[in-house]
Amino acid sequence: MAEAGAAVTLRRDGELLLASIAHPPVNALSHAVRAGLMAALDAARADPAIRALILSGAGKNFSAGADVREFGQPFKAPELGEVVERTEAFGKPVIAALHGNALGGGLELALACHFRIALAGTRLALPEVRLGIIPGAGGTQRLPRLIGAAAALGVIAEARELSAAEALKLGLVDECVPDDLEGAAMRFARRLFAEGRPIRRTGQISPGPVDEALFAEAQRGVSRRQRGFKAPPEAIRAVRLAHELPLKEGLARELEICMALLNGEQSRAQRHAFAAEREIARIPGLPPDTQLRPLARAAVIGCGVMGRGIAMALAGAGIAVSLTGRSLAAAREVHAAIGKSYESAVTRGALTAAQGAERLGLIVAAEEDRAAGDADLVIEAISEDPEAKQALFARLGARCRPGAILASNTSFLDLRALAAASGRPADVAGLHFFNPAHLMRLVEVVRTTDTAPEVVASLLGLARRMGKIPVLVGAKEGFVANRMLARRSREALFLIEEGALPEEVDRALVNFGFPIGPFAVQDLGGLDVVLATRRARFGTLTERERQADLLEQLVAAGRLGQKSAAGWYRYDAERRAQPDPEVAALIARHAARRGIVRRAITESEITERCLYAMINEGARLLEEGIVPRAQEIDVIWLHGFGFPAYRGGPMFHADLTGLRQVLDGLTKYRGSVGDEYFSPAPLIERLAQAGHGFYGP
Ligand code: 3H9
Repeated sequence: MAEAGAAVTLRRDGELLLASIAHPPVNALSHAVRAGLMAALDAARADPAIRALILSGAGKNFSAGADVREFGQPFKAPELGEVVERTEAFGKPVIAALHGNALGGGLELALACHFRIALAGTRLALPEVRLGIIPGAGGTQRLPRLIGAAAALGVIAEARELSAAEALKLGLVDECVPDDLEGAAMRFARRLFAEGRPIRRTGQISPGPVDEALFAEAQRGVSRRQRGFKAPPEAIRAVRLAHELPLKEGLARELEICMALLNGEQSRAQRHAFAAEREIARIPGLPPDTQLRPLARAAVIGCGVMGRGIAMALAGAGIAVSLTGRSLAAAREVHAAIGKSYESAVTRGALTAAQGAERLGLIVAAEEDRAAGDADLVIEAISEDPEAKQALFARLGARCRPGAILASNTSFLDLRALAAASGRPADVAGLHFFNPAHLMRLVEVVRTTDTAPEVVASLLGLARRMGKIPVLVGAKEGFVANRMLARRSREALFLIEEGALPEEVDRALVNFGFPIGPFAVQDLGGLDVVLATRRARFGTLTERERQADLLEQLVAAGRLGQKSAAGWYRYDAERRAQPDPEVAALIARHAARRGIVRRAITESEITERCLYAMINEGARLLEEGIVPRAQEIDVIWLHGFGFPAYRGGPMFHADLTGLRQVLDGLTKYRGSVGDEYFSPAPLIERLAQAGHGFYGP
């Protein structure tokens, strides 16, 4: 039958017209799709023999929503709102047949259909707040009418995703079927005719009065969980309008709010983050069809906190893991602890009992020699001792079968030395996980100049199988994450020597949008652990950094952080942090001894010094080719250290600030802190001169 434009195909089955969105990769509602949907409505109206229209999606999804690539330019008519309005007003029943993802504008279109059927496994969501906007095609007005404000607020303001089963329970879908979606939709339509059921328009449902307590609770929820983000409170405001205004006015206000947010900096930053995550999957020089090595069996050497988390991450992806420790008994103990951790995940409802048992069954405690001999992939996660690691890589090089990948979880040691020790450098790469490894999504995949392309491709694929976001980086001291973090930590330390207090530095960075400040985070991890890292890197520190030995002093005083109820802060029985006058006194004595005259330091100086030091290092990483693009750096900071998504990552934030201003700041602090800390990276100088940013003019 006739095509309604290439992006929406039409087929007729008796008195039914079936329109299918066919716009790969995700059926985004681009201009061609919107025009195609209008043509489908025209076709259904023009033919008196057609009694109902069924809307579905071809491929893996119903629709991922509005085409984000069209954002930032004027929308070409017909706009999505127009398509949605016309669908709801249509005189013949329109039935949405949903599968895969029905997201954003895709779900809004479905909400305007008169009935909805979903295949089991469909994911329904309005994730607009993740892009810094609110739904703009009726989602905030129709969803509360259909399922009530209580459920709608979670979906709209917190991007809570619904399964098909949940959607059925809430009345968002009328039927959920295990298979044969199209057949079910056609039978549904014919039942409508037989029963003479009238069209049900979501927009005509009365939304009921505002429940003040519910809205107040929703507001508290977003200010706690999404602090600093502008879209979630606006989403709540829009849902409230559904209860206060007639549909038409509510829709107009919703669109107004959506557009204002879309043109704001937060949405630009969040859309940048979305695009950057996808962009970094395209690796220059690594063809997508690079041969992969089989990765069915892994060995994790070292069963400390990291080794344990890595084993759990692998098991979660269905990979068999041999876990080794200093002794078989130690590995067995950790295996038992992993069992306990799965048990508690089952109790919390995070895993089913079967999933917990399956994962635990995939992990076995083993001896190194045996584990390494069997493995397709070995991940080393022993303590950061260069000699021990080199000796291990020499053993692995000799013991592992040809083609096995040898990976190190080192966070800053020289990977090239490990590669050389193995005698098979093409097989060696880094897999730098973040703690806790089974939960944190970021993984730095580190390659040396010798790492084979298929090793890189296999590890990127493996990380994705584990649900992680892998970022490929080059092998040089601290890679990206820790090298930049070290610059921020250095400035934090200098700032407290010069006059700030730990709580002031933490407050400045939390106000900027980080979930936690650098000193509180050290207390959480344990100051003895942080000190061990400092000692391991002592040789790379400057003289001033070496003399800034506050960590040594705290640890010597038994202040190990939260675990000893005292670190940079002191902690009460509920582990609430309190600024500690003893720490302030210790810092003052230290500064006096070092001849530093303490002064009042403003919040903006704290924020600038911490951020500019990072951005400057990021520019150097680009110059050195450790990463090919600024996107890699932004993704690492967004997912590794809680950089606020609404600022898009440090490099995007630098562009928003303006590189000229960043350069001026660097120059100013170079004068006050010193050349070796704040000499501007030549890349920043060049870009600022040209009036460009890291992301272009
Ligand atoms: C909205 O609807 C606003 C309205 O309320 C009102 C407007 C007025 N547009 O993630 P993947 C691309 S806002 C354009 O790797 P997966 C993506 O860039 C929208 N392109 O696959 C990638 O392209 P490439 C609300 C899109 O299987 C390719 O598709 N909706 C869009 O892991 C594959 O993507 C959302 O926020 C889009 N909307 O995951 C949903 N979505 O290969 C955002 C994806 O060239 N999307 N692409 O880099 C997603 O959550 C995931 O992409 C999805 C698929 C779950 C759909």
